[in-house]
Amino acid sequence: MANTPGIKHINSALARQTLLDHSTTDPVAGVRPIQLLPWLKVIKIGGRIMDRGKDAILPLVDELRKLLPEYRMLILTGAGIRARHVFAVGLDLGLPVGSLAPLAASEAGQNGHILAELLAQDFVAYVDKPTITTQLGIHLANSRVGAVIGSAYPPYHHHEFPNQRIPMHRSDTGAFLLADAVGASSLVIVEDVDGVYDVDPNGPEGKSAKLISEASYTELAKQKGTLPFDRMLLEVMANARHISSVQVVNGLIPGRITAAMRGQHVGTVIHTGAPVK
Ligand code: GWN
Ligand code: ATP
Repeated sequence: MANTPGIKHINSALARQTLLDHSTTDPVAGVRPIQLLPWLKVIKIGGRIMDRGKDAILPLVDELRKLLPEYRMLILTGAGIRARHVFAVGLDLGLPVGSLAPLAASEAGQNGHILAELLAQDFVAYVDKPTITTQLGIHLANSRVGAVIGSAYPPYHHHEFPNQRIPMHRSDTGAFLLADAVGASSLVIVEDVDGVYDVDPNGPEGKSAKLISEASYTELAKQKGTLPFDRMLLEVMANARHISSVQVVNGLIPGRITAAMRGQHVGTVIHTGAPVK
């Protein structure tokens, strides 16, 4: 640090450069960030599973309970049908996308609260977003194993992109952004179908739908039809730092989440842009 009268110069690598010039920022910013929580396993439970009620939720709770002694997990919940309804009401009233985002997000939170009540006897609790971002380690450290539950929706609110009416960053994208940012070891996305198909298995062409057992995010981006997750997920996968693959499994079939956690190939494995470790 050099001092001239009245001015303090700080010898910082980026002090004199535009942050837009990659040739100067890459030597400083181009390195892979550390994995903050390398022991963490993230599971995103689809809102559609929660919408099915007792028959779907109770077996799922049993399966998650059995995993508690083995893994340290962040279980994130999606929003489901109530968010669809709030979008419909909000769009009809002309609400902007940034007003709809938190309404849907709170439905994802509700599903998390429901799941947490059912696992409360196992010392599992819903934790809010500030706690997830700053205190996950301490919440999971005491028992060495176990889980906390949170909302998978990202807190974009009025920061949501204004070029569409329905929020683009929904719960699958939120779960991935968080898992990758904290350097979790894996992300399992739990749906009400076996994985990603070439066409919607519940759509008009459902009878001929074929399960895709493995694909890259670029291959799925070329698929024109619908997907069982937010399309934005494929975009954020392109820039992933840590999570090199995501597994999409059926949460209505007991054992599938456990198999995925144990590294078995069930459902669909999607390879992201992150380097394989
Ligand atoms: O309320 O269920 O967190 O963890 O996007 O914001 O709409 O909030 O606007 O920490 O900050 O409804 O109140 O609600 O789901 O998101 O939370 O119980 O400011 O713990 O207060 O980023 O939980 O909630 O909905 O996740 O997804 O108070 Mo809820 Mo959600 Mo709780 Mo959270 Mo939003 Mo907070 Mo937030 Mo709001
Ligand atoms: P949330 O995002 O609120 O958590 P969710 O992930 O549980 O909800 P959806 O986003 O509706 O639910 O995704 C699951 C649904 O996606 C399935 O029920 C299926 O019918 C549909 N779907 C559409 N296209 C496909 C596809 N190509 N492969 C598999 N399922 C698909």
